[in-house]
Amino acid sequence: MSILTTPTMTGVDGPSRNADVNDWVRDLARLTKPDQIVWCDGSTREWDDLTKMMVAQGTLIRLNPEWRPNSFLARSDPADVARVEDRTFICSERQADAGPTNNWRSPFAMREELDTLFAGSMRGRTMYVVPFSMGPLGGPISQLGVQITDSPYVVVSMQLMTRMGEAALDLIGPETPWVPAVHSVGAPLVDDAGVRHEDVAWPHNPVKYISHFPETREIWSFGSGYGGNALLGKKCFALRIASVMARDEGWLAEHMLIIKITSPAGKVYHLAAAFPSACGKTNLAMLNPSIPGWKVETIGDDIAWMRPGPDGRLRAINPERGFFGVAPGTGITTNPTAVDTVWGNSIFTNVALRDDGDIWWEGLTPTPPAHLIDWQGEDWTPESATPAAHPNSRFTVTADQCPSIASDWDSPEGVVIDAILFGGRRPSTVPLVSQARDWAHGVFMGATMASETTAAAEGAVGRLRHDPFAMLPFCGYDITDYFAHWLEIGETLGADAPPVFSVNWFRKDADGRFIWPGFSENSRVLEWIVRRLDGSVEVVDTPVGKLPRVRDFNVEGLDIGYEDLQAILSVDRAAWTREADEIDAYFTELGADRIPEPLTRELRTLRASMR
Ligand code: OXD
Ligand code: MN
Repeated sequence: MSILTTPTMTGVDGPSRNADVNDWVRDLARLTKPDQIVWCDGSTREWDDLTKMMVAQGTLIRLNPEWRPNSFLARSDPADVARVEDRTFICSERQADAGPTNNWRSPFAMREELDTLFAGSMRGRTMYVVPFSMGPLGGPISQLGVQITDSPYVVVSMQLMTRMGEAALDLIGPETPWVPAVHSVGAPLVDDAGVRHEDVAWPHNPVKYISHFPETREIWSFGSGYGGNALLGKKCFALRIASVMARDEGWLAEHMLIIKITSPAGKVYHLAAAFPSACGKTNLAMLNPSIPGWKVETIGDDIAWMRPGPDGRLRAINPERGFFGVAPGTGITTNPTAVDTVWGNSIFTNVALRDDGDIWWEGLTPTPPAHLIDWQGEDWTPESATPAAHPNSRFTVTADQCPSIASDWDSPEGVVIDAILFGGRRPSTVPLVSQARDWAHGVFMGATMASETTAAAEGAVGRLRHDPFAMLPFCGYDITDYFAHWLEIGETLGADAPPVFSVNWFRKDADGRFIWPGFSENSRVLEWIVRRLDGSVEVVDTPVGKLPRVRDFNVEGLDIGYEDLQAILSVDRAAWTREADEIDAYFTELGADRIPEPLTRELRTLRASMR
């Protein structure tokens, strides 16, 4: 049962064994002035009560239970549809500690501003207290947090995305560290004059702040109810705050999926892989191999926490409990496993509604239904000029519903990582796969990850958006210190450091067509990586890494010409000369004197070998 306390309770009145938690809740209630406080227990009953309440209020639409049992559609305000990177702040005491890639505000100035914004921000609403664990409850790599929110949509989403409720609260003992995370949609129902207003389906505030205080490990989020802005366990805690904890404590908090691969011989491997947002991470996490005898199972689709284990090897957990996946492009041909995962017990946000009470989005099926209600609640037909689902529409569902979930996905000790992959979206230059010479070269591969944003003019590369380690919007401190931290972890791991690979599914030919088919055929790249781990294939040593010999690459049954394969498995010297210039310019932008020496050495070696 949820526990109800009043906004005027004293610290000892709260249900937490940790007096700081009770005091913090009481102080926030005094500041935000909710009508009541509900301590969430994470039960099915709570889910049921809140979803029923939101259906009655118009925040959720219950989907036809024949097609999609216990599932709901939410439509957000069109002005609150995605993470707001320009409103995301790292409030470290020294600006230099936020580094060149983060928005910085002084913690004192930010606290003042937030104090004003949060004052009375929950008037007329319920304040929910959401205790949660990132990672399996009580696990040695897991961390605890408490989120306060005035959004019931956030509460039910946190039920799906984290281990939330009574069990997490019980784990927070008097001395247990926990991360405070404060969230308000910033839309009080009672104004300063005491007049009560009608609620809207998706309350939010045009003023938005997603603020992180790395020194005190706190999160304060105001004004948005959407995704990573509001489900504070995900990007805010598991990446931005956790990356700072990881730096201080000698581990890694990464924007990486984790998969388990079983070879035809029955040998098991675990891989962690970083890709920038919108590069098909969920598809790789749920890959259905095209090559016979191979099995890929899912451990996580977005975040990995990795620590050197007692045996000296790197161990990883997925700190999340569920998937918050991008819906468009997830379809019965591209990712049937994800489609099966959301069979029920799911929340869909900003997708289209079918006339039969089920959902649809672009790419779910090859042919769109003849009529839909689009994500803004308007009639839609295939002739409509706008998409039926918002491009950033999402499904939220627990990982244990995924048919490809691995049996060890929630192992508290984590799984041993056998290889790390870095992938960008590069129509040119970067080969389909290559292995780093050593850890420092692997860190260089991570630090120089990028996506090409515009189509290449004849012979020229497109504009690059650098996204080091896919952490650009998620690193809670100076990214150049983060590079140094990766190098230090390599020293700790020594000979046990997993090999590092660069992958790129996105090479295009001169006509702009993708050369590599991608999706389930990416299993051929995984096969080559596994054969490298076993030492059963030779490589071609090149200045950009160890490349496959074309004859070793398994293309049986694949319609790809030798020349095309050769092109994506070789070094284009002219392109790599330009790449070295690009990297040089990027390192200068980050602060040439801040880049750790092993990485500038890698760049010098690359340049010298292209002469
Ligand atoms: C995500 C992202 O939503 O990376 O996972 O943007
Ligand atoms: Mn992500």
